Amino acid sequence: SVSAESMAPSTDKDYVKVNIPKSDEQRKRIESAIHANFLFRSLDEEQYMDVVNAMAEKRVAPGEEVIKQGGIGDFFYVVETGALDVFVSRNGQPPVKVTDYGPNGSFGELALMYNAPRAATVIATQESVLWALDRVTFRRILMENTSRKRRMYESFLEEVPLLVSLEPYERHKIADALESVTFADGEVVIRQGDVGDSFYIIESGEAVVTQTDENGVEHFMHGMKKGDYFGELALLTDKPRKATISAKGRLKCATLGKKAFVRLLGPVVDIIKRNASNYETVYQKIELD
Ligand code: 1OR
Repeated sequence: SVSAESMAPSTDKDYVKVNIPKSDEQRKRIESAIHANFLFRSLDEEQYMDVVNAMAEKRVAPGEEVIKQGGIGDFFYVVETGALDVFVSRNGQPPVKVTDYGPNGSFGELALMYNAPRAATVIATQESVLWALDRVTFRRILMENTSRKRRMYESFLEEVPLLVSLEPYERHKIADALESVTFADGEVVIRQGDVGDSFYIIESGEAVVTQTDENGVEHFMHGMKKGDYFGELALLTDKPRKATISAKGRLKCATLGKKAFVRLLGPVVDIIKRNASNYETVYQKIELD
């Protein structure tokens, strides 16, 4: 439902802002559902309000199909509570489960972004509460940033050796969650002994790894270049940072927070662990499960 008083003057296009009336309690629930979702992170106050106003609550029962592969894209969904499975059928083969979503997850953006048929079927496996955002609002507010980030990181992520085995769509989801940070020559990115909360992939420039021994003597361990990653150990082991990483010249890194690291790099965690066991030849013993 679109209320007449929600007509807002617009400089770029003639559109009517969607405003679905909702209680304060519903607004609070939307806020907590989208708070942890990076697609919403860079919205300004007005965009944020527009999104919250436009969202519609949708309750689904176990077994209910929210999206059907091949269908027309109408809504983008954010999960407040519950669980859903995603199935893809390729070349007329029976559908195969490819992933699932839980609280704070989101789906249904592809058909809206590319004016394409739905790429997958999404079915609730539990009673779920979803927030649906209409196509026009999604495109007006969320699409630009999302597609800009996916484009920006696409070719870079394709060249990161760690990520070559992933589906293109899995790299897109990583792109959504990445944030770039730059460091000046000599600046410390990670300090040995600190608590770790981020993972880094080098976008450009070089970094050096040093380790300080028990006598306080700092040793150069090795150098890193574009496509190399670091910071995974503390996230895997919950132990303090094992080494110090500093910029050698200007360094640009793409970073992921711990939660996104665990969720999005799950499919390559075995590779990460295998690679990490190579450290043991030069570093102190690393305990991985
Ligand atoms: P949509 O608008 O096409 C279905 O509607 C949604 O399922 C889709 O947007 C995505 O949000 C979501 N490939 C395509 N879509 C996927 C995939 C996926 N996973 C979730 N969706 N793959 C799974 C990657 C782990 C690739 C399978 C080949």
